[in-house]
Amino acid sequence: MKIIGIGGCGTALVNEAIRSGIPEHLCIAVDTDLETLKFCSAKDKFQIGQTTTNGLGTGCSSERGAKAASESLHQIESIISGCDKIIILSSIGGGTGSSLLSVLVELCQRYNIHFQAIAVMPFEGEGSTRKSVAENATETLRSHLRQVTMLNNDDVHKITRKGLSGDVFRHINEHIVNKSLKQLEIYTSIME
Ligand SMILES: Nc1nc2c(ncn2[C@@H]2O[C@H](COP(=O)(O)OP(=O)(O)OP(=O)(O)O)[C@@H](O)[C@H]2O)c(=O)[nH]1
Ligand SMILES: [Mg+2]
Repeated sequence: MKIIGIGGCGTALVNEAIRSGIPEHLCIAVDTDLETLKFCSAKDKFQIGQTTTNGLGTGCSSERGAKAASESLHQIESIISGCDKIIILSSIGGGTGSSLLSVLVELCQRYNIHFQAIAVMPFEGEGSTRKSVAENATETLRSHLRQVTMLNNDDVHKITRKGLSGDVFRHINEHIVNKSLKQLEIYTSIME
């Protein structure tokens, strides 16, 4: 099994997963953004879309995210080749994660890889661009809702009731790792 974090949120969730005790050799990070990858403690880290984004992320553009994913399609295929089960962690409020998630879901189906995903929706207050990226991604994922757990930052934040300032994401991510990731069927079937 591999846990693959994609984009900024997915990469942060992988960091939290490792902090919570999940072995780092099980974790992979994939992003267009080099800076984010630098701070990820996953054993294997891959930059995609080098030509499309120049290592800078997509700036919340799903068009650029899709272009980055297609630029690096062979690399993405080789990252998951050989896996029989994967868990994908991502937000769907940015360009990289939302686009790459749908590409990975498609590849998992094509190669018969058993997968589950956690997709995190942005805070309502983050504005209409992120909201519409998230709505489009939700539409794309509609036929895979059995495998994809949809969470949203507002709901998880209400549950944690912690971190009203800078460390909001830390508390939310802790909750997602412990209450969602570690409860997934793929995870429990392998770890317990
Ligand atoms: N729970 C949680 N949500 C996050 C975190 N980081 C970002 N997000 C959410 O995810 C949304 C999209 O951000 P990213 O995941 O960084 O976007 P990305 O996939 O890297 O895409 P681009 O940076 O646009 O190329 C944000 O608007 C936040 O709502 C995190 O660490 N935890
Ligand atoms: Mg990013």
